[in-house]
Amino acid sequence: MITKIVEKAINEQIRKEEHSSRIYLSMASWAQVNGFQGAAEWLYAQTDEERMHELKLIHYLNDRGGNAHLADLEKPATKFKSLMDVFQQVLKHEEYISASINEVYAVSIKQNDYSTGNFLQWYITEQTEEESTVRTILDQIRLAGEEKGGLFHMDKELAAQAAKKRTSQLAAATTNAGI
Ligand code: OFO
Repeated sequence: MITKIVEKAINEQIRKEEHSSRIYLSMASWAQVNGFQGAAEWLYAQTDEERMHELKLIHYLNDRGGNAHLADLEKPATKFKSLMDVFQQVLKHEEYISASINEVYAVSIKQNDYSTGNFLQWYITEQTEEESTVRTILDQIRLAGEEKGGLFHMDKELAAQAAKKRTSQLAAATTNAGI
């Protein structure tokens, strides 16, 4: 059985993961209509990944005898200055999510809920990877910006990364390891 305090913290994280999914969906739509097809594919794939993060939390909470709830979500931004702007916002958001996961972890340990702490280790590792990936993308966009056609190649690189994301999402869904 999970304590009410841990249940509340996980429900709040569920809201944040769902919100992340919507934020990236809005960015994906912007990228698609602004000619960044590869970035759009990357962001659409990220949207699905965030939904998987949300589902994983919902299943965990309900399996432990808690009750997962969905909450109201704010409208995500729809306008961006540039591809750089989009990925700067992605990084800022991921840093916020990392801090939030750490907070849920701290709450669970304070409540002597080591099962939840153990479960959250997956998210802690995932956040480190997500932040690192986005920092690399930002470095590449910076470099691409300095040469002609650079952004075109960067967009192709993002398409390749999106294809890899889709392959691992499919593998996770097939083995049911992701949820
Ligand atoms: Fe769920 O990892 Fe991004 O936000």
